[in-house]
Amino acid sequence: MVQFAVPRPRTVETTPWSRAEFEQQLRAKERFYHIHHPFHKAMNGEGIPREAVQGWVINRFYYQQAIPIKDAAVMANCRDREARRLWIQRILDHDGTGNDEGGIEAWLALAKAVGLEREEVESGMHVLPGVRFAVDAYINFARSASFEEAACSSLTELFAPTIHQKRLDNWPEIYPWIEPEGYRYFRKRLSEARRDVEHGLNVTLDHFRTRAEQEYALSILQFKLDILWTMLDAMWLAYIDHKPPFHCCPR
Ligand code: AHQ
Repeated sequence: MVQFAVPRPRTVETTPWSRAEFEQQLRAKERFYHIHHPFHKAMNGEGIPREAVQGWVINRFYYQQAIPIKDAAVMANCRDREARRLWIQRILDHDGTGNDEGGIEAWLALAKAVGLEREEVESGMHVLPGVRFAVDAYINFARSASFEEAACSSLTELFAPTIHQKRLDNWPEIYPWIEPEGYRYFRKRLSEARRDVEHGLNVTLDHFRTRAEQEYALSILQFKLDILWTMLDAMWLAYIDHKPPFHCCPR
């Protein structure tokens, strides 16, 4: 499927990587993960001001709300019933089911824990333009990508448990003012991300077989890494450098 969002690298090599080598190439992309972005390094290190934490929670809520919409688009392009039976769990994890209120509700508990009003967060009025465009690019990619391309793009979660654990380990000391109830989401994702990645990695390793396809898979993963990085670029300008005139930032 033609993807304008994702460049197709010009492949010189023709020998495909082994399954283990291909997985290693995917995992080596960790060096571009947003855990290394200055915003996250400051957030998980020396700390950032309360307003910057609140801005991050508000803007990331736009991303969290998008995940089940993205995953519904992924499923719409999936013709494999067994794969859909696994993938649907991602939607339930976020929207909730039965007694489990889900990740979106848990993120709103994080918003409350950092001193935000629910209605303000849900209004989306404070979402930064750069965050909105990056998140919308992810949804639009999933709508037009093949199931396997979209599964590959979700593999940034190979690296997610580390960042969730870092928050759980460091934030209570860095941000004693955040109510502990807010950390429920990060704990929830530790196991969910590991389960999701197991399926997404197998789909990717099984599907992209030639060297050109394997290198295209790396390009898809880089596209999603760039989405996460770009979101933080916008947040750094707004909440650390205080560079309005973002319409949603106080002048
Ligand atoms: O909370 C996150 C989440 O539910 C997901 C779904 C997954 C996807 O389908 O792309 N990616 C993802 C991520 C979540 N949290 C991010 C964070 O830093 O808290 C990390 C992000 C990811 O690694 O892609």
